[in-house]
Amino acid sequence: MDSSRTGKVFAALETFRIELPSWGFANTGTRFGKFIQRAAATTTEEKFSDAGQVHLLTGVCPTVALHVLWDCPDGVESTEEIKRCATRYRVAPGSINPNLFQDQEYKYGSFGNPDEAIRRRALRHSKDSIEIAHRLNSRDISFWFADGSNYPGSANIRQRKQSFAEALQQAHRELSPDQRMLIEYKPFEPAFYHTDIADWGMALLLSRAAGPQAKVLVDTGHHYAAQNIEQIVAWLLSEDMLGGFHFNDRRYADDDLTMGSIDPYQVFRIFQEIRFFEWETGKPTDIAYMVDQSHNLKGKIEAMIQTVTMAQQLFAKAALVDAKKLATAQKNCDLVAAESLLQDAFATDVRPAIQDWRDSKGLPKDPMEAFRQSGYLERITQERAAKNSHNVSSYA
Ligand code: RM4
Ligand code: MN
Ligand code: MN
Repeated sequence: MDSSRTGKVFAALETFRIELPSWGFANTGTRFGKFIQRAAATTTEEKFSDAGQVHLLTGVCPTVALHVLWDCPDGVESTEEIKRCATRYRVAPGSINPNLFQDQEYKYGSFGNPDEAIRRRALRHSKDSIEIAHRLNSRDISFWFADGSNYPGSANIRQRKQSFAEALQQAHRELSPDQRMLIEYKPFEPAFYHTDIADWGMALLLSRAAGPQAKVLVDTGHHYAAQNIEQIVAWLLSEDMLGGFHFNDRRYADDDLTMGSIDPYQVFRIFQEIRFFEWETGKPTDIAYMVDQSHNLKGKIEAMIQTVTMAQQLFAKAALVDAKKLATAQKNCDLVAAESLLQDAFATDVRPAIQDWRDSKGLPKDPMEAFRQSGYLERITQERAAKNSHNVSSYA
């Protein structure tokens, strides 16, 4: 690779950061069962320790997303303990994810529930989550709702939409000026007939209704097969409504597989749209890149390192697309030239340049190898094996 292209890769990596999910280090499974890993994190402290390890070796994961129910069992009172973990393991709290789907009360929904008392309870939890974010200096409160219904005719779809708009508006009022509310969509699961926020259009309308600090979050696994995700990204960018991503890959549904494991070109095309927008408008984007994955079978930390490495590669490849040439080819309807610009960038082996960048930062050239040599996995396996021998029963 010539020096100008190496320079592009270096510049891209300089700004690229990706947030790790605390729940990605814990035992997870499917509705059919959970295979316990002896090294999986069993406490919030252990999740911070593991996330800290990934950051230590990659240098690009300074924050960890927290799920309130799983990581802040004492609500706002948990924040002191979290701050201690953050200092100790050198990774800061990132987005705060309210949990509005696991308590028994939410059987028929949270903000969409026909029972006003339950809607109020959901709002209280949202306000607590915003307070937790305040105390932890976290900017983003990231909402995902399981709300929906399983049978035609069983829910008042319009009324639920209205309840959502009102509750989100009220939650939005609690935000401080530097905070953001991210609203995630998902077409189905756990609801199998209708989901209250099923797609990006619904998330966009509700974000607009909530207030100016609300933006849409795109979880790459939350689309029907064959949906053109980069077009959604382009539209949200042009509306200034793209707040963040939950990255994961999928083959069938919300599979939460490792990013880029099934379709790396898809993620490349997303990054390419973002970079093209920045080039064309001259405006840097402000997008939270986050991982939302559950590695049920792979070793948690190795899978996370693999994810981060893949994310860097795909971002770096997108940085190699010559935006000016692309704009010209598009204008001239030179289809093959335009498409080739993407294909050639995607086909470029950026790994040596990424290794050189890591070296220039004093980071291990090969974080996976460094992890395997570090002895960390052996140590935590020993420390945690007994705790993991009894079945842990949360989702994450
Ligand atoms: C959902 C969604 C949320 C995540 C939960 C655990 O499918 O992706 O972002 O927090 O799973
Ligand atoms: Mn998600
Ligand atoms: Mn999901």
